[in-house]
Amino acid sequence: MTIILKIPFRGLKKITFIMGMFILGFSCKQNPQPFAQNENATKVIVPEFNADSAYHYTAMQVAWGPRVPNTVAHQACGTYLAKELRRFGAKVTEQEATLQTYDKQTIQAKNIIASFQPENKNRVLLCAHWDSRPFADQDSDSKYHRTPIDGANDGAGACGALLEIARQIGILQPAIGVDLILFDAEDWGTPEFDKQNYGSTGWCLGSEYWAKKPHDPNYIARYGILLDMVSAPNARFYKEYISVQYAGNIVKKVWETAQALGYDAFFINKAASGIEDDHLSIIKYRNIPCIDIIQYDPSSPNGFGDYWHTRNDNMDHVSTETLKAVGQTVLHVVYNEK
Ligand code: AHN
Ligand code: ZN
Repeated sequence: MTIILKIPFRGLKKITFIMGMFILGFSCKQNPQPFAQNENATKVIVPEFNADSAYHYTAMQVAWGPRVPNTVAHQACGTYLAKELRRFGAKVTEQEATLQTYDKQTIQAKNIIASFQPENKNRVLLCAHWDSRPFADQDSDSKYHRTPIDGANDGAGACGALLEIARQIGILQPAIGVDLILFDAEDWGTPEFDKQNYGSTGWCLGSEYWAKKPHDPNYIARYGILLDMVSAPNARFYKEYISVQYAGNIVKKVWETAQALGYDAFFINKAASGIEDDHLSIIKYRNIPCIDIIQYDPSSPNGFGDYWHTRNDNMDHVSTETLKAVGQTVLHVVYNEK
């Protein structure tokens, strides 16, 4: 280009420019440049994630009351979620499981699996937990410690985002098949007030069950993305340790996508410690690399923010901005798969 600028005649400038384009074009053909790939990538149509819609699906779940296994609200909400996913055109499997809590109580749980393009061999897995915690054991007032929580952020928000993603997939299919799994019984981990050692923590029972006994015995996906607590105002997502260890390339892809879309205020380029969450069994028993997009607040003592496992995890603190940042990022990643 500097050569072109030095030539005083307009006509010659034009010819040199055209020749330059020809040489550039020619060299592109022989050896594809990142430029050409980027141009292709921008041609993929990615739907607009509607955060109001995700908010609505979040509110609908919370309206049933706490979705604690063995309760009427849990049963009703499970029926609602499966029905919505069928309405969006997914093939839905309701995987029933009888599980044992940390203290050996028996619970009836249900993993809800929604598959789009079930015949497609190229798949990605998106997941979240749909149950809510039976204990507000982080509440400042101990009289609430045995009260079940609304779980607006811890549970409903992530499922709300996945329902909106499912609705979008129902309208316009991406190139790959997508499975959404709403895991049950994630949040029945040993409460903080119970100091007994039970030998197991009791978290993530539904995902462990599915990972050991998937709905399709040959189930495989390129990778998984777990959403957990993705709707709090001003949420920050750090690179969780287990995700980085077992699915570092997916973490990179998701965080770069978020930053390219302008969501760098949410997706922070920093590492955070590992969290026992639903992605762990997927990695361990299914050998599918899986990341966890999970809120992390380095300034809060428990790491998960003020509302976590308290009576305040309710609809007053659900943010459409946060839902949008996460939902749009995930849609971009999914629709750019070939
Ligand atoms: C632990 O606290 C060990 N895991 C948190 C998993 C979790 C609970 N996610 C939401 N609620
Ligand atoms: Zn929880």
